[in-house]
Amino acid sequence: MPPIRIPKSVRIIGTGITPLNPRSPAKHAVLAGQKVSPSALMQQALRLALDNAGVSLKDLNGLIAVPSLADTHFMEAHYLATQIGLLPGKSIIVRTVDTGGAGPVTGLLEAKRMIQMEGADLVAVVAGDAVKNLSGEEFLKRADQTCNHPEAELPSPVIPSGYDRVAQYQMKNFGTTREQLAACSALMSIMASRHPSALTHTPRTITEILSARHVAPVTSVLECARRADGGAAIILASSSFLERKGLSRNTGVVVVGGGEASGPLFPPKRIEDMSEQMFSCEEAAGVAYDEAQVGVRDIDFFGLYDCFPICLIRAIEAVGLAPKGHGGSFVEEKYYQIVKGLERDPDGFKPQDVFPINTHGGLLAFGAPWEVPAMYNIIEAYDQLTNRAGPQRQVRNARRALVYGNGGIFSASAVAVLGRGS
Ligand code: MLC
Repeated sequence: MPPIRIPKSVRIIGTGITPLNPRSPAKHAVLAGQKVSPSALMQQALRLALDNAGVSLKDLNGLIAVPSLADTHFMEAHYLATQIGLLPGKSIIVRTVDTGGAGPVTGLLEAKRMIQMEGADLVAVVAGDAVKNLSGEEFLKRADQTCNHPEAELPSPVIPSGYDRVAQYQMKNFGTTREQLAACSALMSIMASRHPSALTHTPRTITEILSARHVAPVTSVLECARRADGGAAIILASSSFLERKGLSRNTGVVVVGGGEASGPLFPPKRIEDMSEQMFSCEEAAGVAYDEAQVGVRDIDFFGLYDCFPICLIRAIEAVGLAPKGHGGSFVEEKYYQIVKGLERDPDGFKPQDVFPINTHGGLLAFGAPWEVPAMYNIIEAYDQLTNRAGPQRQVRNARRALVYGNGGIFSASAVAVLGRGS
């Protein structure tokens, strides 16, 4: 048998992102005449990404999609491929991946495998959802079903309550404080206020966050993933595709390594029964670092999942930015450093010099269309590595980035390490 030839590199060569909460479809050419549906958002994001990469739909021989909550379809990727005319067709691999919020990063790693092992050379990964379009009641009816289990005994809202239980575990076992949890949301709001497309325009304070309506014992509404509508897509190519199209071999960013790991579908009922075993980000990050042959000090930008403060705190510890149990104090310290820096020098101080994490504002403040947001982490990493983030957010000399997506209530972790093109 001839040896399997693994192409040297797989690159992200283009990205597409729709406006968040588009209320006026007519404003956006691709949406004209269509309802703001998850599928329309996916299509718009895909077309933007193809244009951005300078390739056409018919060049694609791989399509990966993650399912939506607002308008779920059996085999979402096949549904999308049919809508855009890729199916019926030949020689195209179409695959739906479902690892919850980890989906976009799982999709990125799956695209890399499609290119390295399955003969594809141009693959799109697409996500879109319109959960803000649902009434609050309808959203909760659907969201509550996803992570609920009689053994978990989680009250509605189930997802915030599940994360809240884990936050209480962290407070009890590691001394994380209520203010440290709130500092995550405050810090993300500062970051979002520097991104032109983010939903959050004005930074909020810890006091405002703590005095907002609580939806669970240690979680206020301002500490929840911000429900939104939006789509995002990325295009990945092999080096031979770039060669064939006469594009530079250094186009875009390289997918250097990746790792995935799993945890339980829901947390135990009692905080006393929780243990470190239920977390999987550290394992996924370890696999990704090993494959990329790098460590935390080699990473210049981090796109970390932050659907709730506890998720960001655990991620900061899992990727090695802070020792276990110290993620809360790490965030709090950086938050006050940034607040003071901005007070001293509002125009010149750069929060990203102190905290090169989620410069777009994450789920807590940029916006969270269900399973799309990990794609925003990837796209922000792409912008950082290609020096496109602009003076407000650009991390100096960003050469490597780590992106993390989390699914369910710490049920799935997918981590990828990306590197600058040349
Ligand atoms: C909500 N609001 C925020 C905000 N979150 N404002 C700023 N920052 C935030 N982070 C605002 C809304 O914009 C809105 O204002 C008001 O608060 C009420 O929000 P709502 O969603 O319209 O209200 P309600 O129906 O009462 O529901 C509140 C809620 C719900 C907290 C129960 O928002 C919720 O469940 N959020 C979490 C979503 C979630 O679970 N996502 C998945 C994360 S887990 P206005 O002015 O707009 O009316 C994950 C993993 C996975 O990501 O696998 O999926």
